[in-house]
Order: sequence, then structure tokens, then C-alpha cells
Amino acid sequence: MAKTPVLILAPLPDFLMQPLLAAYECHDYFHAEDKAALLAQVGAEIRGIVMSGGSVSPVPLLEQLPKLEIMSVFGVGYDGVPVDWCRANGIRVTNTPDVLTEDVADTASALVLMTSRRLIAANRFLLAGAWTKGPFPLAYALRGKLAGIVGLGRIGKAIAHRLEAHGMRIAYHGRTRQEVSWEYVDSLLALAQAADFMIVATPGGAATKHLINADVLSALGTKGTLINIARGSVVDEAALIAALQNGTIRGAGLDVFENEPQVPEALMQCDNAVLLPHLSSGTHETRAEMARLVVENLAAHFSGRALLTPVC
Ligand code: 8YV
Repeated sequence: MAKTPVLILAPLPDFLMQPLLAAYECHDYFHAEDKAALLAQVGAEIRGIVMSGGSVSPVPLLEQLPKLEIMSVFGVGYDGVPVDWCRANGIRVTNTPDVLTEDVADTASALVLMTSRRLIAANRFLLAGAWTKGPFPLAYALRGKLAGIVGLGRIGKAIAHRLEAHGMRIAYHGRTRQEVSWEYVDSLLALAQAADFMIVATPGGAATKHLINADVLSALGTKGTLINIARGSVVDEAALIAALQNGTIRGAGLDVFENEPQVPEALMQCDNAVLLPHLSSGTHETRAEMARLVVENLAAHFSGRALLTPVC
């Protein structure tokens, strides 16, 4: 029997590509030099899409795939998928929630520690031989400080638990108050004013674009550090660079960027920022689980079984 044709919209690891290639006729749109030619050749037959959390599937592309039935996202964030359009057109969407929560939360708390204790600068200091000339400058303690979580979903909660273990106080802002013991702050600006660390854990997409803007950064102020493990789009990166350059805020710890993998040179020059290459879910264990969900969701769909982790 002929294999079902699927379109690959993002660079995917071998341990995901292998099972996909075994089961499907995979067409690599991401690496195709002539994308229009690829669509002209196979677009009419494509029944599935595989993409990553950060990748985008615009409606004009999807409109060229009349037999599309399912989009399987290798990531928890599906802000690159036009979900309303998919719903309206009967296209199923799946993602990979839960399996990455702990790793992403670990990365967020690592960024809190790296920025508060200036661990990357300390490492550079030692390697440069500066220790023999004197001690590394003192840093800031975490105990008693306020972590303001923006977006208290599964990942936000896992971050809060970790930071409590460091002796931090927790407050959060989101669309709604939740049944949790942490303090709810209904204004983002008020949370920024109070927080020593503001930790962004919201979904990406239009609803949260540039939620963290110049006003929020001013409110966060010189006592404050911004941590972002969510999506680059949530932070106005130009405003953040200005705030880091002018000392409006103390520092930033970022795993995501507005135009990644491009990171502005000006941001890389900020020695009060710790920058990571979007690695928060990047462990062998978690990525294997994410790959399993991508493959099993597709298999479930094409064999008429219930999806494991449906978005719609
Ligand atoms: C991944 C992510 O880096 O889950 C997400 O939404 O952005 C990340 O976990 C990405 O999807 C894998 O390429």
C-alpha cells in the first residue's frame, strides 16, 4: 500500500524523522530549495504536516493542501498554527504538552540562578585568570525575593514550585485568578513593580505579542530581572535591549528571541543578559517523549483512533 504523504515544515531530529520516514512519504518543505515547485508537485496529495513549536504554517500555504487532515506539532506551543482556521476547516492539530514541563521549568530556574549569581560571568572571570588578582564581585541572593510569574499554566506552576524551594515568594499574573496559594496580581504593571524576577511563561501568538513592553520593563526597574522561556514574541526585544543597555532593569535571562535563531548583536553585547539557544526542552529524555507523541498522534489519526494530545 502506498504511504500517506506528509509535509515536514521544520528541521526535525533523526530520532523523529526515522519513524516518520518508515511510516509516511515525507516531503521536506523546510529544506526544499524550490518550495513552490514542491507544493505544485505534491501539495494536492498531502494529508499531514509535522512542524516544531517555533515554526509557522501560514493559511496561504495550508490552502494549497486540499487533502490536509492533521498537523502534528513537535512542541507544546502551537502559536505558529492558525488554529481557528484549522477548526473551521476540520483539520486536527496536536502538540506535545506535559512531557516537557519539568525540563522547561528547570531551565527557567537555571536562568534565575545564572542571572542572580552571575554564574556565566563568574565562569568567564575564572577562565580569564582574574581570580588570582581578587575575588569575583558579590551577587544577589534569591531567598525572600519575589518571583512574578506571567502565565500560570502547567509550566508556570512547575517554575513556581522550583523557585519556592529557593526561598522565593511567588506571585502571578494571568487572565484569571486560580485556586492556588500564590498571590494573584490582576495588573501586569503592578506585578512588574513588585517583582525581583519577572518570569514569562505564557503562550505566544497575537494575544501576548509584546506584552512585556517598555512600560513593563520600567516598572520592573533596577531591582528587576526578566526571564523568558516562553516565546520571543511576548517581549518587545528592542525595548528590552534599551532597558538592558540603559540599566533600566538589572538583567535578563532568555531562552527565546523574536527572530530566532537570529539574535541581535546589541543583545549579545549586553553583559547583564544570559542568552540560551532555545534549549529548554532539549534533553534526550524529553525530546524522545515529544517525538513519540508526534508519531503516535499521526498514527492514531490515520487509523481512526482518538488523538492522544489534541489541540483541536
Ligand atoms: C521546542 C518549543 O524547542 O515546545 C515548544 O513549544 O518551542 C520547544 O519545546 C521545539 O518545538 C522543538 O523544535
